[in-house]
Parts: sequence; structure tokens; C-alpha cells
Amino acid sequence: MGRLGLSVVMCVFLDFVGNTCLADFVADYVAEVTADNPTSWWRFEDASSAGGAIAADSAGVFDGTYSGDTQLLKGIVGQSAWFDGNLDYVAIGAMGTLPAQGSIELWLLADAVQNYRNVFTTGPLGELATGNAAIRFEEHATGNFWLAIGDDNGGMPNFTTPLTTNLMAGKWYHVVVTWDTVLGVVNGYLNGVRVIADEPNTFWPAQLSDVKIGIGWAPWAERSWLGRADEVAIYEHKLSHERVQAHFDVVNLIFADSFESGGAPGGD
Ligand SMILES: [Ca+2]
Ligand SMILES: [Ca+2]
Repeated sequence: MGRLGLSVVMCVFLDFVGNTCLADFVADYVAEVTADNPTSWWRFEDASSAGGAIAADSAGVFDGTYSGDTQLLKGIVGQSAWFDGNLDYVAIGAMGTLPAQGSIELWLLADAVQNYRNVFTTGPLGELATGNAAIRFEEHATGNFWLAIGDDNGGMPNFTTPLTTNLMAGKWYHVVVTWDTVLGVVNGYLNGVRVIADEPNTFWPAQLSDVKIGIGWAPWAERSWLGRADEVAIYEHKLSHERVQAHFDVVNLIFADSFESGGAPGGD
């Protein structure tokens, strides 16, 4: 067992005897995200997801609603939302005009890596007509996990450069996308590493028209996320690489041994 592994054991032990080690980790993560002033932040620390319960926006006014049979399970920071791959999602709704610059951050875990599952969208479930009028995250069975950004007419020329070509089931990943409609570029980060670097983009949705966590593009089972999402945040500015790294590092400090094999720990 390496030094970091030992520190995790000590952390759990200290937590067991009443020390605040794990609580400190959560507080540290909250502090790092709060320092960047998110517009909205869905943490899934809610008491229940049953019967259309509220998914609280910890930073703003856009509380969501748990839909389908979305469950609350162990997350990367506290609880996460778990989606069964069959029309579960958290409905946020309209959030207004797409900011000229912004960021979307989330942690995800796929139970299986399969075609077309979307973990997040800013737009409608409109299939070819309007399903692309969004910023979306989609996985394919090849292991590709990438962004689709389209305009209000449903135009979406290509997926971005993949955030990873080897998405693995049962691993947590930290994902951040930043956009700049003035410069016409997208940046993407996976586990703190910038993997999409100033990629040109000219297709943008005008609105954050129908934000949802756990589904995208179409109201179909195959477009539904199978796995977890946690700590989903939207910012009306671009997170710098340094700030993305700072958010990731809080978790990496605790779970570094597991990240070395390609991702953070699996679920419970
Ligand atoms: Ca959480
Ligand atoms: Ca379901």
C-alpha cells in the first residue's frame, strides 16, 4: 500500500472515531466550487428523489425535479443521482440566454458504456428537429465520450474531439467544458487535464432552453444515462485550467490511488 493509500485508510479511521477528515474533504470541495461563483449547482444531497421531489440548486434559483425513478446513491462528493438507463432524469428547464462565456462541470460514472447515452443536455428532447439545439455530453460503445454543440435549427456538424476515447464503466470522471461564443472556441477537461484545446465552434444554441441531467437529444431509453452524476455546476464565465485543476485536486487528494488506473473509485 502506497503512502496515499495509507492516508485514505487513516482518513476513514479518523472519520470513524469522530474526526472530521471526510467532512473536511467535502467542505474543501464546496469551498473550491463556491470560490468560482457558480450560477447553479445541483449536488444531490437532497433527502429524497421520490415522487417528483426537488433537486435543490445549491447556488441559485433553478431547482430541478427528480423524474422517472431516479435514485440517490453514494457519489464522489456525498450523494449522487443514479439513473437506470430508462428515462430517468433531473428536469431543470429553461435557464435563459446562453452566456457568451460559460462552463459546465460534472462528475459522472457509467454503469456500462453503450451507444448514444447522454448524461446532460441544455436543450430539448426533440430528436433531429431540435435535439441538437444544445450543449450535450454523449457516450458511444467505442469508449468515445464527447460533446455535441448545435444551433437552434438542429445543426450540429460533428462531435468535438473526444474528452476520452476510452471511457470505462464503474469509474468516476471529472468533466468540464468551457465555451466562448465571441472567440468561437470550446475547451474541455477530463480529470483536470485539458483534452480539448481552443477547438473552433460556430454552432451555438441561443438559449439554455431545457436543461436536463441524465438524458439528452430524444426521449428514448437509449438516450438515457445508465449510471451516476454528481456535483453538476453551471458558470457564466470560463473556468481557467487552474481552477478546474483545483476542483479536481480536492478529490484526487483523497482518491489518487484509484485515479492512477484511469478514474476515481467505483460506486458502492
Ligand atoms: Ca453530491
Ligand atoms: Ca427508469
